[in-house]
Amino acid sequence: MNIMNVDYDGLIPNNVNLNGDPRVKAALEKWHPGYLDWWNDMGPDGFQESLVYLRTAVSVDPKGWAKFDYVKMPDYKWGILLAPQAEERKIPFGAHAGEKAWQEVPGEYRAMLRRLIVIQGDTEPASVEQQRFLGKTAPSLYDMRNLFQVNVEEGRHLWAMVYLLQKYFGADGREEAEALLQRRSGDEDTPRMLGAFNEETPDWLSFFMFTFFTDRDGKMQLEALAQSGFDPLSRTTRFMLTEEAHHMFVGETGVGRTIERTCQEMQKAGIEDPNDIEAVRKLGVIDLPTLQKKANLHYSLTLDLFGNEISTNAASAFHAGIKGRYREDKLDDDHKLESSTYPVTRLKDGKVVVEDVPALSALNLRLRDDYVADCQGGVSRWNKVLEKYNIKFQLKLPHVAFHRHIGEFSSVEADVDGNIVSDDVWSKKKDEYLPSTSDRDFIESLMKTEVEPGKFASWIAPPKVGIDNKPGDFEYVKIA
Ligand code: BYC
Repeated sequence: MNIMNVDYDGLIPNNVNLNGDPRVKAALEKWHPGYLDWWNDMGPDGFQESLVYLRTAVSVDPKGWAKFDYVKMPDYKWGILLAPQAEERKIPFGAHAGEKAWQEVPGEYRAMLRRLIVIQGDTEPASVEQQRFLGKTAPSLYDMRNLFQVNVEEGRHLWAMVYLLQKYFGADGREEAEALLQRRSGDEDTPRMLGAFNEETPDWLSFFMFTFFTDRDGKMQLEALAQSGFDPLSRTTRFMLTEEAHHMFVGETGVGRTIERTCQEMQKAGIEDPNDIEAVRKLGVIDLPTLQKKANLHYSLTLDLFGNEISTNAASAFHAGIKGRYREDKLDDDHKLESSTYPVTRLKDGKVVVEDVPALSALNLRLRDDYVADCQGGVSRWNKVLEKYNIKFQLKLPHVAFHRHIGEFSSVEADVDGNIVSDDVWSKKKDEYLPSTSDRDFIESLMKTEVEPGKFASWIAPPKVGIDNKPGDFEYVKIA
């Protein structure tokens, strides 16, 4: 079978020759009904019978893998898709740098690999659970379709990790695959594994912020795993990255269109002061200070996903050749990091200081720094919209010490500029930095669904172009 083309004949579309691997095929077919039950219980609420204009992969060739068509979500072709195997690929970093990439799990790294795959896998269904009710308040059919596209692809990313567990980890892999369907976002007894994936995504601005900030953590983590010496993990994550790009597009343009609408309405009404929140809200749009608070929230929650700045887990994974740095193959150094250092922003005696530490121990932070730079690019593009309308307001990323629950700053409170503040000051100022109950109520009041083709809710501007170049009034979802 040509690795580029997807075999759609069986129950599980794939480009890994499942037919030639009856044990894994049977294991996945056994897992499939449980997955569908999970999707029906926890996937988009109320839209399972609707026809959605979705994209599916028909080949993993970067030029031609996307095919668009109407499909009911439960009939979406979830499948196992790996990027093509690079010939003679070598392990790019760590103690085994330069050796042939592993096609099987190296025994000594089995537990470490399994843990990383399970954590990655756990985030995928979690996000679908978090976004479950958003279809009902979609600001347009275009946005609704994008939400569902993101959701089915997160479902596919779960399949991607489950394939690795079933194929390479025997009985414990099967158990982990089952457990991925049992945990639930926000559940008291069986929560998802990482903090941000147990938070709510209560409204569409949160959804856009989540796909901008949190899916971008997905991108960074997948990039780091794509460097893995364990070749099947590298190939799986490389293909996932092609889908991830669309999710971040949804986030960046979603927030961008929200800003655009706010600016348009402010200009029309002649409001120059962006801090005149009451006047701006009367226009039925989201004021910029509230937008900034939402960004503060999602950014800080996402920073926690990088783990501790200084981490022996991360050092071991790098040394083992299992998880690399962002674009490891493009970096020009020894790829072993045995003698270099890296500057870490830390808390020392109650003060924020920068300290050089062994680079191997600071890999979580290094990935986070690459993430922050990537976020900054998007924020600058948002600010260009504000400049275009001549509005005197700039969005900015808060300091990394702000509102943290993991790592160096988890034991203190800091303001958005990184000043450490007392608990007392924090509780007085918190609502200036993070969405308050009344901010949330206001945003909720705007979340009225708009399902007429080509129409958009008051608070968001239409996109510049349609999906698959469809016209503005295209019926992206035929609601059943
Ligand atoms: N919440 O040594 P440390 C995505 C735990 S998003 C709870 O710093 P490490 C997506 C940690 O597990 C990308 N616990 O850990 C986006 C450890 O516990 P144990 C998901 C946390 O391993 C949107 C202990 O603290 N993929 O794809 O260096 C939609 C010590 O910490 C947290 C990955 O994350 C937390 N935030 O770093 C859909 C890649 N942070 O084991 C999808 C795989 C840390 O000692 N994961 N802990 O009990 C990893 O690479 C790493 O496990 C982490 C943590 C970066 C998450």
